[in-house]
Amino acid sequence: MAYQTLIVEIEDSVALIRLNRPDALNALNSQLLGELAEALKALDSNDKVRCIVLTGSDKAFAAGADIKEMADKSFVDMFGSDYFAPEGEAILRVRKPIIAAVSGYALGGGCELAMMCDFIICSETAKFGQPEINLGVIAGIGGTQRLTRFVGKSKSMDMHLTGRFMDAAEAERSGLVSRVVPPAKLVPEALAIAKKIAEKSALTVMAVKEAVNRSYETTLREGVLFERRLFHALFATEDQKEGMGAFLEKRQPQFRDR
Ligand code: CO8
Repeated sequence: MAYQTLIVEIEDSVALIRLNRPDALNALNSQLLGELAEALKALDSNDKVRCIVLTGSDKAFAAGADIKEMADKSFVDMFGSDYFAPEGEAILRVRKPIIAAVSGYALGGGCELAMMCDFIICSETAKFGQPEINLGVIAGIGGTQRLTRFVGKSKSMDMHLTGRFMDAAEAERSGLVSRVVPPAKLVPEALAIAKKIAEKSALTVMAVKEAVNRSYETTLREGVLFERRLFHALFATEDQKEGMGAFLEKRQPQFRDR
């Protein structure tokens, strides 16, 4: 499938999606988000893909929603079309893990898109921010909710109210990203992590993703119960027998997603 705003490559069970609107620092417009939703849906049902990496360019993961596209819209336009809600929902429906690999700017909708992925690794040049306040609006695709859960209320308020940027060191310190690497190593490192995940049982990987994400959606007690039920259920799989058997036999497991 050819896209105009994305470059998609598949190698060794890992899909790499590059946002590709270099002239606009990968600003997220309807076309890009529509193509991204479509690409993710296709990769999620592609048997050759077990993990997905989403990245941008060296200068920008994405500098936010496209201000040129939004500037003249009315409330009726935005509310009537539920602007970007269907695309956001499509991203969240993906069952395979998505790693965001961020270099340069991840601002506004760009920061929100990275936070919709399962985890974020970034390069030393990364700059995260929710600068919507400078445009007379607020985050619109989860930023006030997700950034607060990632970094806590105080830092989230600071970011949203001042519109300041957070560098890679602060992002790692505050739990927004899981790892920081030199710029040249960002995509290779993300692909290496994705390949490691691709070696696991796809069933177990989906269970992890569902259980960790559930921690955002429910109470601790309900989340722990959900996790326990999934843990019990995995004993019905061949991969559990293979994983534990391989450990006891001191060999590498051969998972078959069953
Ligand atoms: N939208 C449209 N075009 C953009 C955007 C954007 N968000 N960001 C950069 N561009 C364009 C510039 O207009 C410029 O185009 P041109 O050459 O035609 O003038 C080109 O990209 C290069 O940008 P700059 O010349 O500004 O590059 P600098 O290196 O000087 O500055 C910055 C880089 C600091 C990133 C600067 O471009 C900037 O501040 N950009 C806007 C950041 C921003 O405010 N983002 C938030 C947007 S609002 C938002 O995201 C709301 C999300 C709500 C829901 C959306 C769902 C996805």
